[in-house]
Amino acid sequence: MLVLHHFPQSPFAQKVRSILGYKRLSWHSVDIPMVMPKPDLTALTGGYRRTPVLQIGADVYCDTALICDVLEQWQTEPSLYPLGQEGWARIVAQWADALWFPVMSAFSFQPAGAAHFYRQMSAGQRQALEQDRQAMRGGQARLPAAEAVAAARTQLQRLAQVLEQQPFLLGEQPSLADFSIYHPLWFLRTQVGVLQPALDPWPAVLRWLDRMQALGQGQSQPLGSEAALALAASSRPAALAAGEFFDAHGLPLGSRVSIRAESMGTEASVGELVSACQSRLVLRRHDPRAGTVHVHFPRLGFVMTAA
Ligand SMILES: N[C@@H](CCC(=O)N[C@@H](CS)C(=O)NCC(=O)O)C(=O)O
Repeated sequence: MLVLHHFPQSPFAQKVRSILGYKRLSWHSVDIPMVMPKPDLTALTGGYRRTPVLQIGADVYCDTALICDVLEQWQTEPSLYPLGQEGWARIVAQWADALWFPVMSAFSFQPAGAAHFYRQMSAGQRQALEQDRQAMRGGQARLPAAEAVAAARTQLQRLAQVLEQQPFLLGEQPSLADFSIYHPLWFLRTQVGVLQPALDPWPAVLRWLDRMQALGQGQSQPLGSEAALALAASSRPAALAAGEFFDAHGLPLGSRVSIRAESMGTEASVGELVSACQSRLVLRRHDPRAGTVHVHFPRLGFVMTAA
């Protein structure tokens, strides 16, 4: 049973929802708060607060880079990593997370977009959201709107150059590259529609967005956060893959460690390090409501220290 903890407006959650659609998967949907505190989510993760989080029983997966790998293992076809292009798919995805998303996010939150996005919210909700995200950015401002507008145009032009030649970014089939670049544009189209005409100069991009949207979001049914906690408490973490232990920190398995994102939402999760391969870290922790859970992190973008 796949359980996605997310909220509808989240672009990174849309990356995963679209992959669930592409793979035609059924899943359970837990609505989480957009801002801290998120007590039911952090009971599972131990501190990690970003959106989305994937839960499979008593296993909790943080960060979409890792969630995509887990979904690929769960259902291999259709693949996110077309044969021979796995490296490119991952490299493009990381570019999208680190560089494309911040540009498009600043683009979407230029004054007209922000006014559109916040129009349904009370002044209090808007203030809470802005303060929460500013704290996540460590007090740093977003990229200024003028820079974002210019950067978005340059990047859209480049995407159009690719998409005028082929239906998807790496060729004939969708790959992780498409899902990673799609979600900030999904946000623009669906959450700040007033800015949509900004995409009109690039019809190849618009056609690709339609193709991506047509993949859907799979079959989902709602699940309460209490039920998700009960599911964790009544499940056992899956057996850990035997194999390599990659020690870059001088921290043996069994150490008490703290793992946090490098930036943007750096709340740490603390527990016992039970697996550390080249690309993933897993800690075991106990929670009064969630029971014993394994919390999985990718290494890229995360920092581990002795707790
Ligand atoms: N690298 C992370 C980024 C996730 C991310 O930044 N998500 C945003 C929502 S789209 C977030 O966590 N916002 C704050 C929150 O939801 O608490 C991933 O790939 O999962």
